[in-house]
Amino acid sequence: MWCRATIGLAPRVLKRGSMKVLVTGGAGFIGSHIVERLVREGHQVVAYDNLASGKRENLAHVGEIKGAGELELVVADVRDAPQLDYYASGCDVIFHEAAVVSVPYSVEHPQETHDVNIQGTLNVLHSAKRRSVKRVVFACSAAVYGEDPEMPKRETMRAAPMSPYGIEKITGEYYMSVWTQLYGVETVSLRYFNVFGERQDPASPYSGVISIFVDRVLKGSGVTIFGDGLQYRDFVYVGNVVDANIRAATTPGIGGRAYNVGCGQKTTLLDLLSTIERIAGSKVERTMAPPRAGDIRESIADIGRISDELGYRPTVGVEEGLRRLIEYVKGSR
Ligand code: UD2
Repeated sequence: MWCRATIGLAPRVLKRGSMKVLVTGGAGFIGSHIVERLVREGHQVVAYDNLASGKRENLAHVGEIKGAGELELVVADVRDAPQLDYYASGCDVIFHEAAVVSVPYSVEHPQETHDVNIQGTLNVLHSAKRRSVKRVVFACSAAVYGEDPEMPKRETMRAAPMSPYGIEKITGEYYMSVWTQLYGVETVSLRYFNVFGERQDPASPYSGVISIFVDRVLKGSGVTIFGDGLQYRDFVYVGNVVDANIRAATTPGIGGRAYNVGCGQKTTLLDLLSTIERIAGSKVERTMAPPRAGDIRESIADIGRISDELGYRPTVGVEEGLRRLIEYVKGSR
């Protein structure tokens, strides 16, 4: 896969293990998976993370990978432009994963999420231009689509965000494509649908629903369902998202493009909970609560564009991803 994917980049980054890469949010849930993959492939990686939600433990195992590349963890914030600029120097690619990722948190703290999610993204782009970084891959979100009832979501649809978070992500995406047009920085935005997998932290009420449900089912404590539970999402296992990122970083001729990253499969919250209960072999009590402010009701991706242009396939389906996650959580208790 790696060899196929690298053909588009300039000669000095063609060789396996020769890239210098910055991953913002590199100690976070998705960022740490990208870091792991890059280090396995022998690259020189800087994980740049303020550890607000990321954790050193998320990268602890990476140092033990045999015959791997190098990893440096830098504890710093994307709002710290000079620091970011220093670490962007000499990089071939930046994966920009650092963000405050919660929709309800953005509803409650819009100024803070604006600073991190918009100003932080602008800082990344500014450094990418200044330091001649070849490509920036941006973690965008399905939250940009909002409540338009048309399904599945296609990249050509008009953005209609319903939360500060959605506004921040579409703004970041606009900045990305404009940086390609104006300054020739090759940018690619990936509109993540609902990503789940190992190392997603269930501890906060703002955590992704799968991490919370798996945690509660394995502990035997109850879950809260906001709304009627019939809202659906396109849950996508993190390994597929890493694959999309590598393809986005290395496929030629896609500067300024945006792609959905999902499975193209819809799962209601009630079905999700039943599947987790079935795999885990235990049931939990459910409390129904009103829908959360800013929540979209339905979300499913059309993955035609990313399949056609990047050769992406969600090879790990939702049920297989849930099995892996449940095994992992059981094993780490
Ligand atoms: C997720 C991502 C967000 C964005 C978006 C794209 C996280 C934390 N958020 O937002 O960054 O990319 O997807 O669509 O990954 N729910 C419950 N009970 C709980 C927790 C959640 O019923 O204990 C509901 C929640 O009200 C919502 C659904 O589950 O209807 C999904 O919530 P989420 O926070 O996992 O994800 P979402 O779609 O808000």
